[in-house]
Amino acid sequence: MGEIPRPHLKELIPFAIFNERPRLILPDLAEAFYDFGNSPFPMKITSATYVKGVTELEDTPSTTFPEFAFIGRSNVGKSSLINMLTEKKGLASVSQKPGHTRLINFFLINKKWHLVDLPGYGFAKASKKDREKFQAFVSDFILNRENLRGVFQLIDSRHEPQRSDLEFTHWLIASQVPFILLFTKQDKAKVNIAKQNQATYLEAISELCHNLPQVIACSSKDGSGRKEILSLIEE
Ligand SMILES: Nc1nc2c(ncn2[C@@H]2O[C@H](COP(=O)(O)OP(=O)(O)OP(=O)(O)O)[C@@H](O)[C@H]2O)c(=O)[nH]1
Ligand SMILES: [Mg+2]
Repeated sequence: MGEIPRPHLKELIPFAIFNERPRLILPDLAEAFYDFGNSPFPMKITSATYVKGVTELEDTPSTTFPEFAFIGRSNVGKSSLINMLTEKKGLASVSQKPGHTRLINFFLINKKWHLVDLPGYGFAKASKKDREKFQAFVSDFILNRENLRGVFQLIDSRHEPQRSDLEFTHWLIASQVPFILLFTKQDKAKVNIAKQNQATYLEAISELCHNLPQVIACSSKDGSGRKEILSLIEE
């Protein structure tokens, strides 16, 4: 897929741009997500610590730990999910006010890999300048960060496909970034509606790629999806 340019996040709106692109084959996740060894999984998390929060790429940790990034619309439940995965309630701060997390936060897991909490996209209240800064940062990070193995995009299972979510997935596909979709807040959603929303979402994506991305339904309240997510990040 080397001949297909990896577009900058900012260049990808509106949808028409995607529709003119060829349907792509998504990268093989098993190859993309890092294999740490042969121990049985799902991974057991024995330690999880906050490393730092940064706003500039040059401040990101210079370590070579493999990294997995979590991203989604503001309020989708990123911080809650990080706490759920690590079984540490106060590790990532859970916000009442949408758009709370404005830093790229790095967490060190098992002293072996970084979990990266990217700022929420689509926050309505952010200024244009803030949004552009966020897009440039996230774009640079996802496209150029050598340590990055894959991206988990979080989508609220209670809602019909939202434009900002779809645009971001489209961008991941067009950029050939390995990613998984996590449909969050399953405990809050009606089962049928969550299923329908997920199906509609995948239908919308199928115009762009030959194979569909892997999907995991999860809830930070009841811990569902935890095993599946940690199985992807093998240890
Ligand atoms: N019922 C339920 N509520 C959840 C779940 N995940 C998150 N929430 C709630 O949703 C709100 C937002 O959660 P956060 O984890 O702060 O979301 P975030 O994506 O980190 O938000 P920003 O940092 O602002 O972008 C909080 O009130 C959480 O308690 C879930 O799985 N189930
Ligand atoms: Mg957060």
